[in-house]
Amino acid sequence: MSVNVGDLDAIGIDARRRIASAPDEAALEQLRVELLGKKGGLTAALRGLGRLPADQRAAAGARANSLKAEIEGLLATRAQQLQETRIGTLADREWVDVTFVPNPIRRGHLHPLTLILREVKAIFSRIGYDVALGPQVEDEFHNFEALNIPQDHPARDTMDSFYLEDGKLLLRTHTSPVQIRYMQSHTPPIRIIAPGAVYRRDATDPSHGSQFYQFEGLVVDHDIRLSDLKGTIEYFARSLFGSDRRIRISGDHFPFTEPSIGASVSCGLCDGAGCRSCKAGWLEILGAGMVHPQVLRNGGIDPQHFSGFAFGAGLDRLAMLKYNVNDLRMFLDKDVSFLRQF
Ligand code: 2NL
Repeated sequence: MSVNVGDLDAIGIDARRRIASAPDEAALEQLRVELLGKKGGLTAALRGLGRLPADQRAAAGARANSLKAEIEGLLATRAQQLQETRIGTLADREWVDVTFVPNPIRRGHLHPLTLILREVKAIFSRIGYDVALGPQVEDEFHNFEALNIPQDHPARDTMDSFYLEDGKLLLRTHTSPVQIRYMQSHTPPIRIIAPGAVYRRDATDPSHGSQFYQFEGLVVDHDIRLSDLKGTIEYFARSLFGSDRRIRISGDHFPFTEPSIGASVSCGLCDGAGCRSCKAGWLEILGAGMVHPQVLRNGGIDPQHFSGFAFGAGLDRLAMLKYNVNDLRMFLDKDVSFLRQF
């Protein structure tokens, strides 16, 4: 292959144009291999020098070498340019704002009634109570008869309870049937709480929900007395509402306890004197009493040998008192801005 000055001129023109327009460093590197590598036109020209007539060889050799040096220089300069461009745009595209504070992730939390229930369970578990659960669909024996609630008692009116279509089964109106079942399947000593949903029809107030949460407690053993019940209520109320609270016992009536009592805690703001928050100074927290002998018998326990106390409270009511919420429905509505406060 022979080389003439025209070939070298053409190689030079082509190389200058292509180096100047190489878009990035990878394309430039490919171009370098093409221009200066073994298969390139310049290499072929240099190789062909030997076959030129002696009088032309020196001049052509000098031209080819200077073109090679020029191309190497252009490649190096363009490589430098492309690198600077790359680093410059990198700083625009990949910057990090070290002052950026992301929105905090909003964590979920437990419903206030769940918080109260957990606290109640923890309080009673510390003094040895187990948790007992039972069906929400009950028969009349466990929900009523075993609890001394006779056929003609107003609580059995269909206006107050939800009966299933068969007219025999109903949604439990309290968790007492859980405790009846527990007595039937266990022997004393018994110490349980029975928390859960209960259902009542409330014809007088259409905005009122018909599902509530309550818990009841039952203790049966030898020589259980009213003073044991009073001490238990005092321990419970102080654990839930604070150690400075006093408790007050008043008379009440339930068909399943004899005697029956109501328990109140002193208002945390006025300590029983009466204020705008509590009005009368005392807040009723639960109903209770000594288990009626006939109810023990209905649970398969001999009242000659054993005695017991029982109590019951609405979880929503306790939550209202603890969190100072004045409308029970707030806990059952799905108003997130209300629920988020707990
Ligand atoms: C209240 C009052 C009460 C009971 C529930 C009970 C259960 C058995 C035997 C005797 Cl198996 N008593 N439960 C006793 C007194 C009061 O509830 O205001 N509840 C929301």
